[in-house]
Amino acid sequence: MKITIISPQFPFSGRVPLVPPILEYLAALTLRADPGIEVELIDANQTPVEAASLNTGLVAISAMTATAPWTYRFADECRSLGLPVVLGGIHPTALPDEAARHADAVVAGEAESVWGEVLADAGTRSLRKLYQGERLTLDGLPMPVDGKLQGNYRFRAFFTMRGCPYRCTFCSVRRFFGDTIRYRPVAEVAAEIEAGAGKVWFNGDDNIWGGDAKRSIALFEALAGGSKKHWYGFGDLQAAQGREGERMLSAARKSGLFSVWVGWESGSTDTLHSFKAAGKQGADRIGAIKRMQDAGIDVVLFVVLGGRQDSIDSFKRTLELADSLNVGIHPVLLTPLPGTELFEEYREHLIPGLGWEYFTGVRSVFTHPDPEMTARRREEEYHKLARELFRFERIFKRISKIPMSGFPSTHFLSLMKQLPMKRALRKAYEEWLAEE
Ligand code: B12
Ligand code: SF4
Repeated sequence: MKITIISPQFPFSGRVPLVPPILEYLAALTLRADPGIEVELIDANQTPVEAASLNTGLVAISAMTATAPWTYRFADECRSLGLPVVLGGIHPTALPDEAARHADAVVAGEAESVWGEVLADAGTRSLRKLYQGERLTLDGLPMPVDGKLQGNYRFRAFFTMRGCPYRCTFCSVRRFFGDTIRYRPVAEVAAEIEAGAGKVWFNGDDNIWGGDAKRSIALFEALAGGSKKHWYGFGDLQAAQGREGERMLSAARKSGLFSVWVGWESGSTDTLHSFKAAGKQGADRIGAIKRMQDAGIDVVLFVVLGGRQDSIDSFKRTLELADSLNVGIHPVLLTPLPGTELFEEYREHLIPGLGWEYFTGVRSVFTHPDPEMTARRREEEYHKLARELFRFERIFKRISKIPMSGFPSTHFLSLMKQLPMKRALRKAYEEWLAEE
């Protein structure tokens, strides 16, 4: 049997320089279940793909909410040509009934416990409509299959844990992976990175510090023991304030960490509490940023804007925040994603008729009580802010202020990391303007 695993087209940004992790990982799970299966991998953002040109026995697609419309259209075409389709990932898990209308089978949750069964059923043409994955321990996961994917990429991803104990109302991942952290064995992670091609890595964990500083330090020391690599990822502010904070940051920097994306979420304490996102911030979040910067690590804050409590002022304050803390900022328009607490809270305010392709974080998808904050005005303020934040002058000025403890890799790689983001936001802006 042959299987074609596809990463769908993004509604904005287009090509990104990161190898889509699910492709090489699902390929590895497939070959572990049945080494005789032929695997084809396609990133639809890099390689144009048409259903009619596929010559395969099974099409597997991974979808997040923003990519669901493309996925459903493509799946419908495949099925009309007689190709069976299996859908999985965060969106089909949140809305399995919706996904099942476009698929022969839906895998809800994690794939490991059910993927072998799905492949066997596909081989005997007896796919069930729904397979519910269990949350297993993360020992002995297969290494992603390298070398099968064509494309122009700069970064690869690695993962060391699943699950998150925090409860941010806008987040999809906690419900998906659970609220207890499951860790991969440190030696397996280190061996995987050592074996994989590529010098710059993205850590896709929800929190690179995990919930256990001692384990993080052991991981960072293991990474530092390998050949020299550079990496970046998402981390909370709480960990840097802990007793082991400084030791952990220093070990992280020595292991090649050059930049951390932090969920700052909001400058307003009320908004932070309404998102239930205060716990991960700790008592001194500015102090935590300073500690990371002093360790030679560049800090980029995710700031969520345009919520029903926010005002126009919050856009302006975000620019001031970037300048005063010398941090990069990735602004996001608050987006209630299906399967989250926020979705339930905002359901009655959603603007009718908008497809999932609007749920990207660069569109307004709900109404606002303040007449000044129309959907269009929020998007306009968003783009104004994003363009200002990603002006070359501002990027260079910020990079020039990164402490010398990070020189030269943090300076150079942080710049490299921001360029695709700048390109993506410009594309989103141009598409938005063209819609007027
Ligand atoms: C890597 C990543 C990206 C990469 C995507 C690279 C790519 N081409 O795939 C990049 C950086 C481009 C990206 C972008 C975005 N992302 Co993103 N991203 C992630 C991240 C960190 C890891 C996902 C991953 O690859 N995991 C590793 C793989 C191996 O595991 P997995 O995907 O979890 O798959 C497991 C199961 O889900 C299942 N599975 C998954 N797919 C399939 C398919 C089949 C057929 C089967 C059987 C099983 C299966 O099996 C796997 C093993 O158990 C997640 C956070 C997270 N913790 O999941 C967010 C996440 C997926 N992203 C998210 C979002 C919102 C976005 C953006 C919209 C953000 C933004 N505003 O910029 C953009 C959208 C893209 C665009 N430009 O339009 C949300 C999605 C929520 C949702 N409901 O859709 C997540 C969950 C983050 C969050 N905190 O909410 N992202
Ligand atoms: S800390 Fe991150 S992963 Fe955890 S619930 Fe909040 S946003 Fe989600």
